[in-house]
Amino acid sequence: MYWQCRQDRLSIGEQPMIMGILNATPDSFSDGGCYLSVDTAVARGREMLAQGADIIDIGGESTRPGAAPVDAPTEMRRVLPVIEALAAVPGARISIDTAKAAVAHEAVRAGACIINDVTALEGDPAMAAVVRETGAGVVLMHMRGTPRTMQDNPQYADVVGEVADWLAARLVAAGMAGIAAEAVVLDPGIGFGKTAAHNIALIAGLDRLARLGRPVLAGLSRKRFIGLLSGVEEAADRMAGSLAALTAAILHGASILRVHDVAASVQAARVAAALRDATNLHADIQRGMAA
Ligand code: HH2
Repeated sequence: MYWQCRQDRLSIGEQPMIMGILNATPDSFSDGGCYLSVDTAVARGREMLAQGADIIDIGGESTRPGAAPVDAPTEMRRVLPVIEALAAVPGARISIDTAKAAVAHEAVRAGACIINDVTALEGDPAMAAVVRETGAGVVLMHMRGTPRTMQDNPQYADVVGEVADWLAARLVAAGMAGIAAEAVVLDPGIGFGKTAAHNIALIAGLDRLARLGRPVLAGLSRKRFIGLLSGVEEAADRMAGSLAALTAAILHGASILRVHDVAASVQAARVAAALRDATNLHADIQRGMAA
């Protein structure tokens, strides 16, 4: 399987890909305010590339629960100079984390090849055309409600089934808008309108999303459910719990992991992928012996 991101054809399957998070925002839940100047953001991006990040995901608007919306000019002012500088680094692959078509369009012009849209093309009616016309890769993520309201008592009868059905429908909608399936990656939206129990069920059920035929991206790094499970209050101190969740996500079929701690995640992902392959081989042998 591959992921077509403009001219770049990313091979998916063997080694999981690591997407490093770079938030040029004052209020992101973990790294808000750390990379507001262009120089510090570019230095952080270069550092993550040197640590083995396959993709740098740059955002200029926080999506944390209750976050206030930001207008397009502000978002562009935050992200475009950083994208331009990092896209010039040999081998760098840049993703823009935005739900606004105008921001996505300018970001691709500045050098991004992936549009990470947490509204799965539903937030801005012009977004599908930007994806189609630029040929960018696109992440379609599941969310219940909006960042302002999404954590107000979310309920599901069957969270894995409902998220899988919704993502399948968004994949069809993208196709009807003229976007090639090869450009699409699917994401369950860990923490977006979900309780800790929903997030855990989704990680354990990622195989079901992977069966939709497109690569699955999981963004679980330092999120609140990891704090709840581990009792660790500070988001920046949740690396160990995040690596445990990342390992489980890879064992259950995630191909792309969106993370804050790149070096540790690269190491954990390599070990998890080898364990996944050995587990699958063992299951195949068992099935062969039973047949
Ligand atoms: N999570 C966040 C933001 N963007 N995109 C995708 N595709 N999947 C995710 O799980 C996801 C995402 C939230 O994390 P972060 O960017 O660290 O914080 P904030 O939204 O506060 O900037």
